[in-house]
Amino acid sequence: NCHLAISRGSLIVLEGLDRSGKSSQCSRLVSYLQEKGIPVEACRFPDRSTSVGQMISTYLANESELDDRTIHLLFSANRWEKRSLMETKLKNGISLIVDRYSYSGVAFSASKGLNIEWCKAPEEGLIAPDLVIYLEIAPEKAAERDGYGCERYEQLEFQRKVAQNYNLLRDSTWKVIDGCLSLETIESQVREQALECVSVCKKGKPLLNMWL
Ligand code: FDM
Ligand code: MG
Repeated sequence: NCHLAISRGSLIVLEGLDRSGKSSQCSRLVSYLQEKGIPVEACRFPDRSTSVGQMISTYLANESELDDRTIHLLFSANRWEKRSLMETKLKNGISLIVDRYSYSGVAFSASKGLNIEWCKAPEEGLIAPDLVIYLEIAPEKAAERDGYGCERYEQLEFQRKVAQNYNLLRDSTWKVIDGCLSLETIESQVREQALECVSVCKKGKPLLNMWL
């Protein structure tokens, strides 16, 4: 019989402190892959377009108060509500470039003193990324960048704790890039990692679930 298997897309996540440059690198990477003819879409968490996302956005703007565990679970729910759509896209050959994912979920909430294993538990069963690009920047450097300090978590002391918690989460899917390099240098390193990842997934690397 004539069975044409579509090779799956890659789940590529960018992580880092606030103002580490993730969002710019995500959009540059998406354009680059598009130019190369690779089917790709951008997404980000929190996804503020859903009703859960709006609750999160209001909280981040300091316009509402929520218990630490409650907001943690909302961030997680915001990924769960996208899970099946993400799986469908990946299985249809579309790569996803994601600005923040479960690592943000755990690193930020654990910085408030919540137990790290408790924080990881609701992420279990989400799709595991094929590649996590971590843009490493000293919290002090990030704090000097434009636009810092607008939202709830953009405070130096807090970001120092987040950086420590990110360190505890590093695993074999992580590639760490120095976030203080020029935009262009970072961009080319991101491209190289992403292309490698896309080709490995195309060759049939299985899609797995969190937590790895
Ligand atoms: N954040 C983001 C969390 O605390 N948990 C999460 O699960 C996610 C995805 O939300 F300070 C925090 C990280 C950041 C804030 O994110 C808003 P963006 O990327 O700046 O919109
Ligand atoms: Mg931010």
